[in-house]
Amino acid sequence: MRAISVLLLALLLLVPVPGVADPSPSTVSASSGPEAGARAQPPALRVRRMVTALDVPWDVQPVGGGRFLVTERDRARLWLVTRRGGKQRVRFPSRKVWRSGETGLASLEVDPGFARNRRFYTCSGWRTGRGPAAHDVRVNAWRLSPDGRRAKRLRTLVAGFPTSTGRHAGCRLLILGDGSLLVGTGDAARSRVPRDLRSLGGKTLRLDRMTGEPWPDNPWPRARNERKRYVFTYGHRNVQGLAERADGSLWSVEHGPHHDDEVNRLRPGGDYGWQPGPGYDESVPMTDHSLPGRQVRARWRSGKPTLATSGATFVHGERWGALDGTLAVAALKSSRLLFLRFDDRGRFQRSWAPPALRRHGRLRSVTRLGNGDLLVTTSNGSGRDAVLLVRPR
Ligand SMILES: [Ca+2]
Ligand SMILES: [Ca+2]
Repeated sequence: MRAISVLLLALLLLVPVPGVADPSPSTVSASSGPEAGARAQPPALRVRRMVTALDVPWDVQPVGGGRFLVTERDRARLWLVTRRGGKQRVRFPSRKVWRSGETGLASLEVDPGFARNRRFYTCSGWRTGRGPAAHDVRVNAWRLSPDGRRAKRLRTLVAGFPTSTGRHAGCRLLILGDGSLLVGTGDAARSRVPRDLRSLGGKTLRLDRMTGEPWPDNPWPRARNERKRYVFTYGHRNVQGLAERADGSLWSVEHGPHHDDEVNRLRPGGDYGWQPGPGYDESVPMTDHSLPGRQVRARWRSGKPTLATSGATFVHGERWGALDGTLAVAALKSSRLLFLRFDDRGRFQRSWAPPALRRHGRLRSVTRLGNGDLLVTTSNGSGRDAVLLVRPR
């Protein structure tokens, strides 16, 4: 009886999770009252396994008409799926995708004009030649055939993201309200990459999604080094999530080493302070203020241990109650969906991890649909993964 009551209680409560508020004096104090949204009750959530029998689905994005594109990282497969769980394989030159460790077919974005132009974008490992070291990570633009059975590569938008064993390959895509494409990359587990402005690794990059040219109001538009013109922010370890808030602010989510996953608010030209020592010695802070110049503090960090935070999106809609306006962050190692509330000035306030999303193993990506529902991909392997449809009851 007691066990049942405890279980019921656990189901009813949204369990608070660890998280370290930024230690700056600007973090929430006892005197600052909760926002209106924070007073409302978090809703119970309904979670349905919408599409099943997937293997490490990295990303899912809607293409309209109740259909979605899904990438599988390790198998480099692309699927067109329906809300009812139907799956159709999309043919494309998948043998060109370089798969190794954390690298494979990763993030997806769908063009806002997809109904007319049928364009979508991928970030993936890519074979650049025949040799064992002939690979990079890159962003490609594709066109889906009218019957949805084939995708044709239109062009490579930006290429040459560094690689090593396949570790720390990023890679997240987000089309912003201004139409530009933001790309979050990983440092390829190479020490000098994140703060080298001539490398595309350990950065957020911003570019024109049609031409692949650097976005004109990037911080260094006239740099002599062409790669530097793409750089929006630098000093990142492995950017796994990108999100744009309703106020236009841009946020990244990245993995920490054995400590401090981070959520960062992106500031053009900002240095986010990751520079492991020689030989990729990771015993340095995720934001190392002892580096030259000014480093931008994280808005939220996990502390110890890491949760392995990954994809993220801002939650919209009144039916989400206290979770309306929070940043929903998928976590791999800790197998949960976090909802983090930041105030209007971007200061962390509190977090929730609903029990309904702690039963599906590792969670990779989270996508917001037009009606406010969320799609979440699991990342457990062995062909047992799913796309979850999450909505308030
Ligand atoms: Ca940092
Ligand atoms: Ca410094």
